[in-house]
Amino acid sequence: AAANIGVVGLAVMGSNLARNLASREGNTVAVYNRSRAKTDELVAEHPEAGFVPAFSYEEFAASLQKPRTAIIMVKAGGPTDAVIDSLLEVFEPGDIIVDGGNALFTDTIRREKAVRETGVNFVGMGVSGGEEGALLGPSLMPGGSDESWVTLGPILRSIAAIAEGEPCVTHVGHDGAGHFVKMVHNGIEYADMQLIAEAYDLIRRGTGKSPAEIAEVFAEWNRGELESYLIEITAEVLRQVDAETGKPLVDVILDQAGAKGTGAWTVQTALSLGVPVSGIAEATFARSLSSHPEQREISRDLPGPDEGFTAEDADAFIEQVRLALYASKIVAYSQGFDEIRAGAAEYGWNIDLGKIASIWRGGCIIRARFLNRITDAYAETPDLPVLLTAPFFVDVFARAQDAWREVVATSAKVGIPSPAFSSSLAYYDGLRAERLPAALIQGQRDFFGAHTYKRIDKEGTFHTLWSADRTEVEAEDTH
Ligand code: NBP
Repeated sequence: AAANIGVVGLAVMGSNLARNLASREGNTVAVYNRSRAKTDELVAEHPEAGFVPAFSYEEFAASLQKPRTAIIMVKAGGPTDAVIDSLLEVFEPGDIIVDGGNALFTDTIRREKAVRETGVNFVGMGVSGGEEGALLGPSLMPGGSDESWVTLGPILRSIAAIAEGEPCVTHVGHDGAGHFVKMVHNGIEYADMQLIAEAYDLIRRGTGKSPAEIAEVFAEWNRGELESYLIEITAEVLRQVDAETGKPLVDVILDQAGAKGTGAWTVQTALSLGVPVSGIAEATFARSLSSHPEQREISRDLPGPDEGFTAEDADAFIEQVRLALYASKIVAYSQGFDEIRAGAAEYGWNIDLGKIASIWRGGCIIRARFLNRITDAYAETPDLPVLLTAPFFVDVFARAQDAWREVVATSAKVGIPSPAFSSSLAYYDGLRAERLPAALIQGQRDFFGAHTYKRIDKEGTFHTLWSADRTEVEAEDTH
């Protein structure tokens, strides 16, 4: 057996990850793909990698040193199960199967349990950074057992992105923890992208600047506190001119956003955990709204404000939008970390939240300068109940909130949709509120369903006899 690690699935992600592995000192990489052509092509195109090609699962297993370690990079869902089943036929107790696909974390929990019973170790690992990340250094979020981490840790550290000298990988937690964190990462990515899109839309419609001019605005923002990969590529996309029409590319791209489902998973999971990830939800729904042309077509003539919108002072407006974007972005990340905290509590994972922020600083799509501030916040207060209350963020809100409110108010007044800006602000004000109208909701629930309520002034659970004499009685707690 010549190889110390193997990759199954040699499409874009798998082939790049295999090349990344092969480029590191000491690694010999076995490669296998269901259809032979991809394997042949990879091996032929990259002789320097010294791949050990296999054309059956038996050959693949035979080419790996024990304990065998294999990373699966195939389509999530059924294909992943099929590959695991095949590997289990040729692997032995102590071997390690890593699933680097975008699996739903509950599938990972199920698979880990089933595979563990055979004595083989199973690690669900989130991989972020797209094909370039896979090749040059991704952000890696492995779950699985402590025992697997002992073997995998050094290999993963050697291929991960490096941020400020640290590899962007950590053992996130057991079984599905890695895929859970990757899921939330993608949810935050949805929110971040939507916020940037709203900022662009407001600036374009409020100042009349061209996409190329707005590209310069984003490039400028990328030199400051908003510095991030998504802001950087936004400038690139806005600058791009369509070769066919000579128009800005963004003006010829159909305005219907696609989605592969990880945003929806993040929101569905948050709903069942009772975590308000409203920014991520709005971002996901905004993509859905965009993708219903028939609904948009029939709605085009709905009444709206009479007048168009031109900001009086373009530069001042752009600065307000920048601050609104920053504040809303902090909300989105805070909500995402809240979901990770709740998931960890629900599934019994010991997740170091500050460490998660630090492994997202390199390789992944949401890499950003301000992730350091999240790491700092959790270093100072590991059990911080709401991330956005950390002193650094409070300072940002102190300087951004007026602008944030202005931008949200303006967008409502002039009829430019800003669902993520608006819902983030509503969440922020909801957290701040001394009293919420939830008291009225409890009253309504008690009225129609005898759901009972608690009082602010004494212990116990109460019910008002709404359909009798409306006196209050003590009641069983039924929530
Ligand atoms: P795809 O998601 O397009 O999957 C194609 C691969 O799956 C091919 O190697 C294909 O083999 C293999 N496969 C299928 Br389909 N069914 C199979 C089966 N029943 N048995 C064995 N192999 C099977 O590839 P990708 O875009 O490289 O992504 C790989 C994984 O990485 C996915 O889970 C994806 O969600 C995840 N991911 C992707 C990105 C990204 O930016 N693209 C980022 C992070 C994670 P074949 O060649 O024989 O058809």
